[in-house]
Amino acid sequence: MLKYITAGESHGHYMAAILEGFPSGLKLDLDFINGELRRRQGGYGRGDRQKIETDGVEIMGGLIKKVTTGAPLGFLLTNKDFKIEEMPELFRPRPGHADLAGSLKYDQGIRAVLERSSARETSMRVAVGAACKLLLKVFGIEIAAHVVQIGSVVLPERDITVEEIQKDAKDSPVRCVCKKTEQAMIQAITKAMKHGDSLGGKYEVRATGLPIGLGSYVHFERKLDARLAMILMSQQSAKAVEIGDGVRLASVPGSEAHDAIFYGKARGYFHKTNHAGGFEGGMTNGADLVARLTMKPISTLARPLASVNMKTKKVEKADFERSDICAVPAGSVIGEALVAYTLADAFLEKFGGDSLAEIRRNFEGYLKCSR
Ligand code: EPS
Repeated sequence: MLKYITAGESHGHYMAAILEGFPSGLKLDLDFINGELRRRQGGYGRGDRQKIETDGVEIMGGLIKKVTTGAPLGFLLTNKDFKIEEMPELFRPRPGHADLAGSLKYDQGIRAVLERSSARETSMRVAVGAACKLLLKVFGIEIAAHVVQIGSVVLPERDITVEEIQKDAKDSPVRCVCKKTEQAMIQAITKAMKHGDSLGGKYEVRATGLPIGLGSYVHFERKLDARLAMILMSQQSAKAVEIGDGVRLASVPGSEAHDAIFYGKARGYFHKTNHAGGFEGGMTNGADLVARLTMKPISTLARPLASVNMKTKKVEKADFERSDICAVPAGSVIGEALVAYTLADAFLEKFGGDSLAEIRRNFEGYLKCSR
C-alpha cells in the first residue's frame, strides 16, 4: 500500500512529504520531479508568489545512488518567501476559504489556518505524484490533463488522447489544447483580474495504458473510481468530480450510456466507445481513464465580499492578501499528480512486490492469464 503525508505552511520555512510503500529499484529522475513542480507554478492567472519561488525538492531519504531502496521517500522544498513569523494576524475571514471554520475549530487565528489550507501544499502532492508517474511509466501508463473550462469559456467537446494532450496543452498558458478557446480563456482571466475578481473552471485528466482490473467491486473503499473521486475532491477549491460522461449520463438511455465489448486476438477485450471513463464496477476496464474536476473561483478577492470581524463581530469586508486570479491551469497539473498517486497505489495493490523486478513478474504473469 502506498501512503503519503505532507507538512508545511505556505510561508513557513519548508514544505515536506513522505511517501511510504514505494518499491525498490526505480531510478528516480529528480529533474523530472522538479520539472513537474515548475509546471505547477505556471499558468496565466497565477499570483506574484510564483515570481518569487523556484520550486524544487531535495530527496531526504529512500534513495541510494539515485535508485529507490524501498524505504520511505522524503521530499523537502525550501520556501523562498519564508516570513510566517512576521506576518500580521487577520480577523475578517474570506467567504469560501477555510478561515472561519478552521479558526473556530482549532482555536487559532486566521493566519495559522490560511497558512496550512493554502494550495501551496499541492507542491508536495505534485512531488509525490511525479515519483508515481515515473513508476507507472515503467509499465506503459501515461497521464495528462488539460483545461476544458475557465469561467463561462468552454472547450468544444472532443475526444482526445493522452498523447494529444501532452503535445497540444504543453505550451499553452492556460493548458488548453485549442488556440481559439485558449485566447478566450486568457481574456476571461484578464477581465476578472481587472474587476478584482477570480475565476474557476474545469480540467480533465486522462490516463492510458491501464490494465483491466485495478481496484475492485467487492467493497466500497476498494472501488478505484470512488478513491479517485475522493482524492480529486481533496484538491483545494474542488467542488465536483465527474468520471467518463459523468453528469450527462443522467439524460441518456442505457443503450447510449454503455460501452459495447469487443475482442481481438492481439488486443484482448476492448471497447470502441468510452462513456464509462475507464471504470466499470469500481475497476479499470482497459479503456482510458477520464475524470474531470470542477474548481470554484479562488476565494481571495481584491474586491472582497462582506464578512464579520471576529474581534468586534461587526460586518466588514473580508481580508485580502496577494493571491491567484485563476488556478485551474495549475490545478490540472496537480490533478495529474493525484491520479498518478491513486493509480500507483492500485497498481501496487494488484501486482504487489517490494521491488520493481517482482512487480514486473507479477504484472507480466497477470497479462498472460487475463486475456
Ligand atoms: C500558492 C501560493 C500562495 C497562493 C496560493 C497557492 O502564495 P501567496 O499566498 O504567498 O500568494 O498564491 O494559495 C491560494 C490560492 C490560497 O487560497 O491559499 C502555491 O504555490 O500554489
